[in-house]
Amino acid sequence: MQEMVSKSRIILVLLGLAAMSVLKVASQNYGDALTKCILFFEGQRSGKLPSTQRMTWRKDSALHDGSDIGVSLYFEHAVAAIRWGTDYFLKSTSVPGTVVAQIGDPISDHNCWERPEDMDTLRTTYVVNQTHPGSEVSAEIAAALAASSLVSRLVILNILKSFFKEHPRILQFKCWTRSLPILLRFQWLRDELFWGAAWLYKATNDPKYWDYILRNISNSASSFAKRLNSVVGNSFAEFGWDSKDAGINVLVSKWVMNTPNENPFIFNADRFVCSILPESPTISVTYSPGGLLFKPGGSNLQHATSLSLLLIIYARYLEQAHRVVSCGNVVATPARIISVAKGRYATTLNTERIVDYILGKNPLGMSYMVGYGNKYPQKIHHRGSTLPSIDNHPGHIGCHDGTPYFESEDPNPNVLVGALVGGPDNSDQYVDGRVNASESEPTTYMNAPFVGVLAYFKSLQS
Ligand SMILES: *[C@@H]1O[C@H](CO)[C@@H](O)[C@H](O)[C@H]1NC(C)=O
Ligand SMILES: *[C@@H]1O[C@H](CO)[C@@H](O)[C@H](O)[C@H]1NC(C)=O
Ligand SMILES: CC(=O)N[C@H]1CO[C@H](CO)[C@@H](O)[C@@H]1O
Repeated sequence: MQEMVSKSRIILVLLGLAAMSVLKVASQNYGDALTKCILFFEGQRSGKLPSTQRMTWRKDSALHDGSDIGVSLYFEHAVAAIRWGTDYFLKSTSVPGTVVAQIGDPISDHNCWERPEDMDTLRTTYVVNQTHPGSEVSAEIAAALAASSLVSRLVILNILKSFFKEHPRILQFKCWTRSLPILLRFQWLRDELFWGAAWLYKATNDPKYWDYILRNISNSASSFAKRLNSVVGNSFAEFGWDSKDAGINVLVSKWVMNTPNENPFIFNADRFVCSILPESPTISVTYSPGGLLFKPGGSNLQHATSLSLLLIIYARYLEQAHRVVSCGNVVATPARIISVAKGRYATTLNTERIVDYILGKNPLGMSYMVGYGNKYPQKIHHRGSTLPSIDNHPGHIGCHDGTPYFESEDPNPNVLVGALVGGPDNSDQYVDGRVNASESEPTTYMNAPFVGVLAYFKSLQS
Protein backbone atom coordinates (compact mmCIF):
# COMPACT_ATOMS: atom_id res chain seq x y z
CA MET A 1 0.00 0.00 0.00
CA GLN A 2 3.00 2.30 -0.42
CA GLU A 3 2.36 5.40 -2.42
CA MET A 4 3.30 3.71 -5.63
CA VAL A 5 4.83 6.87 -6.96
CA SER A 6 2.78 9.82 -7.99
CA LYS A 7 3.30 8.60 -11.54
CA SER A 8 0.77 5.90 -11.06
CA ARG A 9 -1.93 8.43 -10.41
CA ILE A 10 -1.01 10.53 -13.31
CA ILE A 11 -2.49 8.25 -15.86
CA LEU A 12 -5.70 9.72 -14.50
CA VAL A 13 -4.96 12.59 -16.80
CA LEU A 14 -6.12 10.46 -19.67
CA LEU A 15 -9.61 10.22 -18.32
CA GLY A 16 -10.38 13.51 -19.97
CA LEU A 17 -9.58 11.94 -23.30
CA ALA A 18 -12.20 9.23 -23.39
CA ALA A 19 -13.24 9.08 -27.00
CA MET A 20 -16.53 8.48 -28.75
CA SER A 21 -17.31 6.44 -31.80
CA VAL A 22 -20.15 4.47 -33.27
CA LEU A 23 -19.71 0.75 -32.91
CA LYS A 24 -22.12 -1.79 -31.55
CA VAL A 25 -21.20 -3.51 -28.34
CA ALA A 26 -23.14 -5.64 -25.91
CA SER A 27 -22.93 -8.35 -23.26
CA GLN A 28 -21.21 -6.74 -20.27
CA ASN A 29 -22.71 -4.20 -17.90
CA TYR A 30 -20.17 -1.47 -18.59
CA GLY A 31 -22.03 1.01 -16.42
CA ASP A 32 -21.77 -1.21 -13.36
CA ALA A 33 -18.09 -1.89 -14.09
CA LEU A 34 -17.44 1.83 -14.57
CA THR A 35 -19.04 2.76 -11.25
CA LYS A 36 -16.93 0.14 -9.48
CA CYS A 37 -13.79 1.10 -11.36
CA ILE A 38 -14.11 4.62 -9.95
CA LEU A 39 -15.10 3.43 -6.47
CA PHE A 40 -11.77 1.59 -6.25
CA PHE A 41 -9.92 4.89 -5.83
CA GLU A 42 -11.66 5.44 -2.47
CA GLY A 43 -9.98 2.29 -1.22
CA GLN A 44 -6.61 3.79 -2.11
CA ARG A 45 -7.04 7.05 -0.26
CA SER A 46 -4.43 8.11 2.23
CA GLY A 47 -5.13 10.93 4.66
CA LYS A 48 -8.22 12.14 6.50
CA LEU A 49 -11.24 10.62 4.80
CA PRO A 50 -14.22 12.82 4.00
CA SER A 51 -17.77 12.11 5.20
CA THR A 52 -18.65 11.14 1.62
CA GLN A 53 -16.30 8.14 1.76
CA ARG A 54 -18.30 5.15 0.48
CA MET A 55 -15.72 2.44 1.00
CA THR A 56 -16.21 2.57 4.74
CA TRP A 57 -13.90 -0.21 5.80
CA ARG A 58 -11.08 2.21 5.03
CA LYS A 59 -10.27 4.82 7.74
CA ASP A 60 -7.92 7.78 8.16
CA SER A 61 -4.26 7.05 7.65
CA ALA A 62 -0.88 8.75 7.26
CA LEU A 63 -2.10 11.96 8.90
CA HIS A 64 1.39 13.12 9.75
CA ASP A 65 2.94 12.72 6.33
CA GLY A 66 5.14 15.68 5.53
CA SER A 67 5.69 16.67 9.16
CA ASP A 68 9.37 15.74 8.89
CA ILE A 69 9.83 18.63 6.46
CA GLY A 70 7.24 20.90 8.12
CA VAL A 71 4.58 20.52 5.43
CA SER A 72 1.09 19.18 5.98
CA LEU A 73 0.11 16.75 3.25
CA TYR A 74 -3.04 15.16 4.56
CA PHE A 75 -6.24 15.83 2.69
CA GLU A 76 -9.25 17.46 4.27
CA HIS A 77 -12.04 17.99 1.81
CA ALA A 78 -11.77 15.78 -1.17
CA VAL A 79 -15.02 14.89 -2.86
CA ALA A 80 -13.86 13.09 -5.97
CA ALA A 81 -10.98 10.98 -7.13
CA ILE A 82 -9.48 13.67 -9.33
CA ARG A 83 -9.87 16.37 -6.73
CA TRP A 84 -8.25 14.00 -4.26
CA GLY A 85 -5.16 13.60 -6.42
CA THR A 86 -5.13 17.26 -7.41
CA ASP A 87 -5.20 18.44 -3.81
CA TYR A 88 -2.27 16.21 -3.10
CA PHE A 89 -0.24 17.57 -5.98
CA LEU A 90 -1.05 21.17 -5.06
CA LYS A 91 0.17 20.52 -1.55
CA SER A 92 3.22 18.64 -2.72
CA THR A 93 4.25 21.67 -4.81
CA SER A 94 3.22 24.36 -2.32
CA VAL A 95 6.75 25.19 -1.19
CA PRO A 96 8.47 27.14 -3.99
CA GLY A 97 11.49 25.36 -5.35
CA THR A 98 10.50 22.05 -3.79
CA VAL A 99 8.45 19.16 -5.09
CA VAL A 100 7.46 16.32 -2.78
CA ALA A 101 8.14 13.23 -4.85
CA GLN A 102 7.46 10.36 -2.50
CA ILE A 103 6.58 9.54 1.07
CA GLY A 104 7.63 6.37 2.77
CA ASP A 105 10.83 4.44 2.89
CA PRO A 106 10.37 1.62 0.38
CA ILE A 107 12.48 -0.91 2.24
CA SER A 108 10.81 -0.54 5.61
CA ASP A 109 7.44 -0.31 3.88
CA HIS A 110 7.88 -3.55 2.01
CA ASN A 111 9.07 -5.24 5.15
CA CYS A 112 5.61 -5.06 6.76
CA TRP A 113 2.17 -6.40 5.95
CA GLU A 114 0.31 -3.68 7.75
CA ARG A 115 -2.91 -1.64 7.42
CA PRO A 116 -2.37 1.90 6.17
CA GLU A 117 -4.21 3.09 9.30
CA ASP A 118 -1.53 1.42 11.44
CA MET A 119 1.52 2.43 9.44
CA ASP A 120 4.44 2.91 11.81
CA THR A 121 7.16 2.44 9.26
CA LEU A 122 9.36 5.35 8.22
CA ARG A 123 7.25 7.99 6.49
CA THR A 124 10.25 9.85 5.16
CA THR A 125 9.40 12.64 2.74
CA TYR A 126 11.55 12.66 -0.37
CA VAL A 127 11.75 15.98 -2.13
CA VAL A 128 13.36 17.14 -5.33
CA ASN A 129 14.72 20.66 -5.50
CA GLN A 130 17.47 22.78 -7.05
CA THR A 131 20.27 20.66 -5.72
CA HIS A 132 18.47 17.33 -5.90
CA PRO A 133 16.62 17.65 -9.19
CA GLY A 134 13.97 15.27 -10.44
CA SER A 135 12.56 16.24 -13.78
CA GLU A 136 10.26 13.37 -14.46
CA VAL A 137 8.24 13.49 -11.27
CA SER A 138 7.96 17.29 -11.49
CA ALA A 139 6.88 17.22 -15.11
CA GLU A 140 4.39 14.47 -14.39
CA ILE A 141 2.83 16.53 -11.64
CA ALA A 142 2.63 19.47 -14.05
CA ALA A 143 0.88 17.16 -16.54
CA ALA A 144 -1.55 15.92 -13.91
CA LEU A 145 -2.41 19.44 -12.73
CA ALA A 146 -2.86 20.62 -16.30
CA ALA A 147 -5.15 17.69 -17.07
CA SER A 148 -7.12 18.20 -13.83
CA SER A 149 -7.65 21.82 -14.74
CA LEU A 150 -9.39 20.63 -17.91
CA VAL A 151 -11.68 18.35 -15.95
CA SER A 152 -12.64 20.92 -13.36
CA ARG A 153 -11.70 24.51 -12.66
CA LEU A 154 -10.25 23.56 -9.31
CA VAL A 155 -6.69 24.20 -10.27
CA ILE A 156 -5.43 27.70 -10.46
CA LEU A 157 -3.88 27.99 -13.86
CA ASN A 158 -1.18 30.42 -12.87
CA ILE A 159 0.22 27.81 -10.55
CA LEU A 160 0.82 25.85 -13.68
CA LYS A 161 2.16 28.74 -15.63
CA SER A 162 4.78 29.47 -13.06
CA PHE A 163 5.67 25.83 -12.73
CA PHE A 164 8.36 25.64 -15.36
CA LYS A 165 9.57 29.08 -14.30
CA GLU A 166 9.69 28.34 -10.62
CA HIS A 167 11.38 25.04 -11.03
CA PRO A 168 13.99 25.72 -13.69
CA ARG A 169 16.61 23.37 -12.42
CA ILE A 170 14.15 20.81 -11.13
CA LEU A 171 12.98 20.55 -14.69
CA GLN A 172 16.36 20.96 -16.28
CA PHE A 173 16.87 18.77 -19.24
CA LYS A 174 19.94 16.97 -18.05
CA CYS A 175 19.03 16.05 -14.52
CA TRP A 176 18.46 12.71 -12.93
CA THR A 177 16.73 11.61 -9.80
CA ARG A 178 19.74 9.99 -8.23
CA SER A 179 18.72 11.49 -4.92
CA LEU A 180 15.59 9.37 -4.67
CA PRO A 181 15.12 5.82 -3.44
CA ILE A 182 14.77 2.99 -5.84
CA LEU A 183 11.03 3.21 -6.45
CA LEU A 184 11.48 6.60 -7.99
CA ARG A 185 14.37 5.85 -10.28
CA PHE A 186 13.36 5.23 -13.83
CA GLN A 187 15.13 4.45 -17.00
CA TRP A 188 14.29 7.66 -18.76
CA LEU A 189 12.95 11.02 -17.85
CA ARG A 190 12.79 13.10 -21.00
CA ASP A 191 9.47 11.62 -22.06
CA GLU A 192 7.92 13.16 -18.94
CA LEU A 193 9.15 16.62 -19.93
CA PHE A 194 7.29 16.32 -23.20
CA TRP A 195 4.26 14.83 -21.50
CA GLY A 196 4.20 17.77 -19.09
CA ALA A 197 4.70 20.34 -21.84
CA ALA A 198 1.99 18.74 -24.03
CA TRP A 199 -0.58 18.81 -21.23
CA LEU A 200 0.37 22.36 -20.30
CA TYR A 201 -0.12 23.36 -23.91
CA LYS A 202 -3.50 21.64 -23.99
CA ALA A 203 -4.60 23.33 -20.76
CA THR A 204 -3.24 26.82 -21.37
CA ASN A 205 -2.93 27.13 -25.16
CA ASP A 206 0.29 28.97 -24.48
CA PRO A 207 2.48 28.56 -27.60
CA LYS A 208 5.62 28.51 -25.50
CA TYR A 209 4.90 24.91 -24.50
CA TRP A 210 4.31 23.84 -28.06
CA ASP A 211 7.49 25.63 -29.01
CA TYR A 212 9.33 23.72 -26.31
CA ILE A 213 8.15 20.44 -27.81
CA LEU A 214 8.91 21.36 -31.40
CA ARG A 215 12.34 22.77 -30.67
CA ASN A 216 13.44 19.79 -28.74
CA ILE A 217 11.92 17.32 -31.13
CA SER A 218 13.57 18.94 -34.11
CA ASN A 219 16.91 18.91 -32.40
CA SER A 220 17.77 15.51 -33.78
CA ALA A 221 21.02 15.44 -31.84
CA SER A 222 19.15 15.47 -28.55
CA SER A 223 18.85 12.09 -26.98
CA PHE A 224 15.15 12.63 -26.47
CA ALA A 225 14.55 13.05 -30.17
CA LYS A 226 16.59 9.91 -30.75
CA ARG A 227 14.52 8.09 -28.24
CA LEU A 228 11.22 9.30 -29.60
CA ASN A 229 12.36 8.43 -33.07
CA SER A 230 13.34 5.10 -31.61
CA VAL A 231 16.88 5.03 -32.73
CA VAL A 232 17.07 3.84 -29.14
CA GLY A 233 14.74 1.09 -28.03
CA ASN A 234 11.12 0.38 -28.72
CA SER A 235 9.73 3.30 -26.80
CA PHE A 236 7.09 4.39 -29.31
CA ALA A 237 5.12 1.29 -28.34
CA GLU A 238 5.26 1.89 -24.57
CA PHE A 239 2.80 3.65 -22.32
CA GLY A 240 2.50 3.32 -18.58
CA TRP A 241 3.66 4.65 -15.27
CA ASP A 242 7.23 4.86 -16.51
CA SER A 243 7.29 5.41 -20.24
CA LYS A 244 4.95 8.02 -21.70
CA ASP A 245 6.04 7.84 -25.32
CA ALA A 246 3.01 6.29 -26.99
CA GLY A 247 0.81 8.59 -24.91
CA ILE A 248 2.74 11.68 -26.04
CA ASN A 249 2.47 10.69 -29.69
CA VAL A 250 -1.26 10.04 -29.45
CA LEU A 251 -1.95 13.19 -27.41
CA VAL A 252 0.02 15.42 -29.75
CA SER A 253 -1.24 13.69 -32.91
CA LYS A 254 -4.53 15.55 -32.71
CA TRP A 255 -2.79 18.86 -33.30
CA VAL A 256 -0.68 17.72 -36.24
CA MET A 257 -3.00 15.27 -37.98
CA ASN A 258 -3.12 17.42 -41.09
CA THR A 259 0.64 17.80 -41.32
CA PRO A 260 1.76 14.24 -40.66
CA ASN A 261 5.19 14.62 -42.22
CA GLU A 262 6.36 17.69 -40.37
CA ASN A 263 7.32 15.91 -37.18
CA PRO A 264 7.61 12.37 -35.82
CA PHE A 265 4.36 12.18 -33.82
CA ILE A 266 2.03 10.72 -36.42
CA PHE A 267 4.70 8.42 -37.75
CA ASN A 268 5.28 7.05 -34.26
CA ALA A 269 1.61 6.84 -33.32
CA ASP A 270 1.06 4.83 -36.49
CA ARG A 271 3.96 2.56 -35.60
CA PHE A 272 2.39 2.09 -32.17
CA VAL A 273 -0.83 0.88 -33.77
CA CYS A 274 1.16 -1.47 -35.99
CA SER A 275 2.89 -2.92 -32.93
CA ILE A 276 -0.48 -4.10 -31.60
CA LEU A 277 -2.59 -5.02 -34.60
CA PRO A 278 -2.67 -8.86 -34.75
CA GLU A 279 -2.35 -8.94 -38.55
CA SER A 280 0.43 -6.34 -38.65
CA PRO A 281 3.84 -7.43 -40.00
CA THR A 282 5.47 -5.39 -37.20
CA ILE A 283 3.40 -6.67 -34.27
CA SER A 284 5.42 -6.67 -31.04
CA VAL A 285 2.80 -7.79 -28.50
CA THR A 286 1.36 -11.29 -28.12
CA TYR A 287 -2.16 -12.53 -27.45
CA SER A 288 -3.05 -15.42 -25.17
CA PRO A 289 -5.12 -18.27 -26.63
CA GLY A 290 -8.10 -16.73 -24.84
CA GLY A 291 -7.50 -13.38 -26.52
CA LEU A 292 -5.77 -11.17 -23.94
CA LEU A 293 -3.01 -8.80 -25.02
CA PHE A 294 0.37 -9.45 -23.42
CA LYS A 295 3.54 -7.41 -23.15
CA PRO A 296 6.64 -8.13 -21.06
CA GLY A 297 6.71 -6.59 -17.58
CA GLY A 298 4.70 -7.27 -14.43
CA SER A 299 0.98 -6.71 -13.87
CA ASN A 300 -0.03 -7.41 -17.45
CA LEU A 301 -3.43 -5.75 -17.27
CA GLN A 302 -1.61 -2.43 -17.11
CA HIS A 303 -0.75 -2.97 -20.77
CA ALA A 304 -4.16 -4.28 -21.77
CA THR A 305 -5.92 -1.30 -20.18
CA SER A 306 -3.60 1.57 -21.09
CA LEU A 307 -2.93 0.43 -24.67
CA SER A 308 -6.65 -0.13 -25.29
CA LEU A 309 -7.33 3.41 -24.17
CA LEU A 310 -4.72 4.82 -26.55
CA LEU A 311 -6.04 2.75 -29.44
CA ILE A 312 -9.54 4.05 -28.89
CA ILE A 313 -8.39 7.67 -28.64
CA TYR A 314 -6.12 7.47 -31.67
CA ALA A 315 -8.79 5.75 -33.76
CA ARG A 316 -11.13 8.59 -32.93
CA TYR A 317 -8.59 11.20 -34.08
CA LEU A 318 -7.96 9.23 -37.28
CA GLU A 319 -11.68 9.04 -37.91
CA GLN A 320 -12.01 12.81 -37.63
CA ALA A 321 -9.10 13.32 -40.02
CA HIS A 322 -10.30 10.62 -42.45
CA ARG A 323 -7.00 8.83 -42.16
CA VAL A 324 -6.04 5.16 -41.97
CA VAL A 325 -2.82 3.56 -40.73
CA SER A 326 -0.70 1.46 -43.04
CA CYS A 327 1.27 -1.36 -41.48
CA GLY A 328 3.22 -2.58 -44.49
CA ASN A 329 0.54 -3.86 -46.82
CA VAL A 330 -2.04 -4.09 -44.06
CA VAL A 331 -4.45 -1.19 -43.76
CA ALA A 332 -5.89 -0.39 -40.35
CA THR A 333 -9.07 1.65 -40.40
CA PRO A 334 -10.29 3.43 -37.26
CA ALA A 335 -13.04 0.80 -36.90
CA ARG A 336 -10.48 -1.99 -37.13
CA ILE A 337 -8.26 -0.32 -34.52
CA ILE A 338 -11.18 -0.04 -32.10
CA SER A 339 -12.10 -3.65 -32.73
CA VAL A 340 -8.55 -4.57 -31.66
CA ALA A 341 -9.08 -2.68 -28.42
CA LYS A 342 -12.15 -4.81 -27.98
CA GLY A 343 -10.87 -8.08 -29.34
CA ARG A 344 -8.08 -10.18 -30.71
CA TYR A 345 -7.81 -12.02 -33.98
CA ALA A 346 -9.54 -10.90 -37.13
CA THR A 347 -11.39 -14.21 -37.33
CA THR A 348 -13.15 -13.70 -34.02
CA LEU A 349 -13.61 -9.99 -34.42
CA ASN A 350 -16.44 -8.65 -32.32
CA THR A 351 -16.75 -11.86 -30.36
CA GLU A 352 -13.89 -11.49 -27.92
CA ARG A 353 -12.83 -8.24 -26.41
CA ILE A 354 -10.03 -7.09 -24.16
CA VAL A 355 -12.53 -5.29 -21.99
CA ASP A 356 -14.93 -8.22 -21.98
CA TYR A 357 -12.07 -10.61 -21.32
CA ILE A 358 -11.16 -8.57 -18.26
CA LEU A 359 -14.77 -8.52 -17.10
CA GLY A 360 -15.24 -12.28 -17.37
CA LYS A 361 -15.48 -13.46 -20.96
CA ASN A 362 -12.37 -15.64 -20.79
CA PRO A 363 -11.47 -19.34 -20.46
CA LEU A 364 -11.78 -19.28 -16.65
CA GLY A 365 -15.03 -17.33 -16.73
CA MET A 366 -13.45 -15.04 -14.17
CA SER A 367 -13.78 -11.28 -13.82
CA TYR A 368 -10.49 -9.56 -13.05
CA MET A 369 -12.31 -6.67 -11.45
CA VAL A 370 -12.99 -7.30 -7.77
CA GLY A 371 -16.68 -7.17 -6.95
CA TYR A 372 -17.80 -7.33 -10.58
CA GLY A 373 -19.62 -10.45 -11.76
CA ASN A 374 -20.00 -13.74 -9.89
CA LYS A 375 -16.43 -14.97 -9.91
CA TYR A 376 -13.54 -12.63 -9.16
CA PRO A 377 -10.22 -12.70 -7.22
CA GLN A 378 -10.76 -13.26 -3.50
CA LYS A 379 -7.17 -13.04 -2.24
CA ILE A 380 -5.74 -9.93 -3.80
CA HIS A 381 -2.31 -8.66 -2.83
CA HIS A 382 -3.50 -5.58 -0.95
CA ARG A 383 -2.84 -4.94 2.70
CA GLY A 384 -5.97 -3.03 3.61
CA SER A 385 -8.17 -5.59 1.91
CA THR A 386 -6.37 -8.54 3.56
CA LEU A 387 -6.34 -7.32 7.15
CA PRO A 388 -9.48 -6.82 9.26
CA SER A 389 -10.98 -3.35 9.20
CA ILE A 390 -10.52 -1.04 12.20
CA ASP A 391 -14.29 -1.54 12.79
CA ASN A 392 -13.74 -5.22 13.45
CA HIS A 393 -10.27 -5.02 14.94
CA PRO A 394 -9.65 -1.61 16.53
CA GLY A 395 -6.36 -2.67 18.08
CA HIS A 396 -3.06 -1.92 16.40
CA ILE A 397 -1.70 -4.62 14.11
CA GLY A 398 2.07 -4.30 14.02
CA CYS A 399 4.53 -4.73 11.21
CA HIS A 400 4.88 -8.51 11.27
CA ASP A 401 1.56 -9.27 12.96
CA GLY A 402 -0.09 -9.10 9.57
CA THR A 403 1.78 -12.11 8.22
CA PRO A 404 -0.82 -14.71 9.28
CA TYR A 405 -3.46 -12.77 7.35
CA PHE A 406 -1.19 -12.67 4.33
CA GLU A 407 -0.67 -16.43 4.54
CA SER A 408 -4.30 -17.29 5.27
CA GLU A 409 -6.28 -19.41 2.83
CA ASP A 410 -9.40 -17.38 3.61
CA PRO A 411 -10.72 -14.75 1.21
CA ASN A 412 -9.85 -11.15 2.04
CA PRO A 413 -12.33 -9.76 4.60
CA ASN A 414 -12.63 -6.35 2.90
CA VAL A 415 -13.79 -6.33 -0.69
CA LEU A 416 -11.87 -3.66 -2.59
CA VAL A 417 -14.71 -3.15 -5.03
CA GLY A 418 -13.61 -2.15 -8.50
CA ALA A 419 -9.95 -3.07 -8.17
CA LEU A 420 -8.41 -4.58 -11.27
CA VAL A 421 -5.65 -7.08 -10.54
CA GLY A 422 -2.54 -7.82 -12.62
CA GLY A 423 -4.44 -10.65 -14.24
CA PRO A 424 -3.83 -14.13 -15.63
CA ASP A 425 -0.71 -15.58 -17.19
CA ASN A 426 -0.24 -15.83 -20.94
CA SER A 427 -2.00 -19.19 -21.06
CA ASP A 428 -5.10 -17.68 -19.42
CA GLN A 429 -4.46 -19.28 -16.01
CA TYR A 430 -4.87 -17.39 -12.75
CA VAL A 431 -3.80 -18.46 -9.26
CA ASP A 432 -6.03 -16.73 -6.74
CA GLY A 433 -3.38 -16.03 -4.10
CA ARG A 434 -1.60 -13.12 -2.47
CA VAL A 435 1.94 -14.33 -3.09
CA ASN A 436 2.26 -13.49 -6.76
CA ALA A 437 1.89 -9.72 -6.74
CA SER A 438 2.28 -9.58 -10.49
CA GLU A 439 -1.05 -11.38 -10.85
CA SER A 440 -3.03 -10.35 -7.79
CA GLU A 441 -1.98 -6.80 -6.90
CA PRO A 442 -4.28 -3.91 -7.85
CA THR A 443 -2.75 -0.60 -8.90
CA THR A 444 -4.09 2.87 -9.63
CA TYR A 445 -2.30 2.85 -12.99
CA MET A 446 -4.43 -0.07 -14.19
CA ASN A 447 -7.77 1.28 -13.00
CA ALA A 448 -7.19 4.81 -14.30
CA PRO A 449 -7.02 4.03 -18.03
CA PHE A 450 -9.78 1.45 -17.63
CA VAL A 451 -12.13 4.20 -16.46
CA GLY A 452 -11.69 5.79 -19.88
CA VAL A 453 -12.12 2.48 -21.72
CA LEU A 454 -15.30 1.63 -19.80
CA ALA A 455 -16.71 5.12 -20.27
CA TYR A 456 -16.23 4.66 -24.01
CA PHE A 457 -18.01 1.29 -24.18
CA LYS A 458 -20.71 2.49 -21.84
CA SER A 459 -21.36 5.42 -24.16
CA LEU A 460 -21.91 2.97 -27.03
CA GLN A 461 -24.27 0.86 -24.97
CA SER A 462 -26.69 3.55 -23.95
C1 LIG B 1 17.24 19.90 -1.38
O1 LIG B 1 16.82 18.81 -0.62
C2 LIG B 1 17.89 18.19 0.06
C3 LIG B 1 17.36 16.90 0.66
O2 LIG B 1 16.21 17.13 1.43
C4 LIG B 1 18.45 19.15 1.07
O3 LIG B 1 19.50 18.53 1.78
C5 LIG B 1 18.95 20.38 0.34
O4 LIG B 1 19.40 21.35 1.27
C6 LIG B 1 17.87 20.97 -0.50
N1 LIG B 1 18.40 22.01 -1.34
C7 LIG B 1 17.80 23.19 -1.47
C8 LIG B 1 18.46 24.15 -2.41
O5 LIG B 1 16.79 23.48 -0.86
C1 LIG C 1 3.68 -14.88 -11.19
O1 LIG C 1 2.81 -14.46 -12.23
C2 LIG C 1 3.47 -14.22 -13.45
C3 LIG C 1 2.44 -13.64 -14.40
O2 LIG C 1 1.33 -14.46 -14.55
C4 LIG C 1 4.07 -15.52 -13.96
O3 LIG C 1 4.74 -15.29 -15.17
C5 LIG C 1 5.05 -16.02 -12.93
O4 LIG C 1 5.55 -17.26 -13.31
C6 LIG C 1 4.37 -16.16 -11.58
N1 LIG C 1 5.39 -16.46 -10.56
C7 LIG C 1 5.27 -17.47 -9.74
C8 LIG C 1 6.39 -17.62 -8.75
O5 LIG C 1 4.33 -18.25 -9.76
C1 LIG D 1 17.90 19.65 -25.85
C2 LIG D 1 17.12 20.81 -26.35
O1 LIG D 1 17.00 21.02 -27.53
N1 LIG D 1 16.55 21.55 -25.41
C3 LIG D 1 15.75 22.72 -25.73
C4 LIG D 1 14.28 22.42 -25.50
O2 LIG D 1 13.52 23.61 -25.65
C5 LIG D 1 13.87 24.66 -24.76
C6 LIG D 1 12.87 25.79 -24.97
O3 LIG D 1 12.76 26.14 -26.29
C7 LIG D 1 15.31 25.08 -25.02
O4 LIG D 1 15.67 26.07 -24.08
C8 LIG D 1 16.20 23.87 -24.85
O5 LIG D 1 17.51 24.19 -25.19
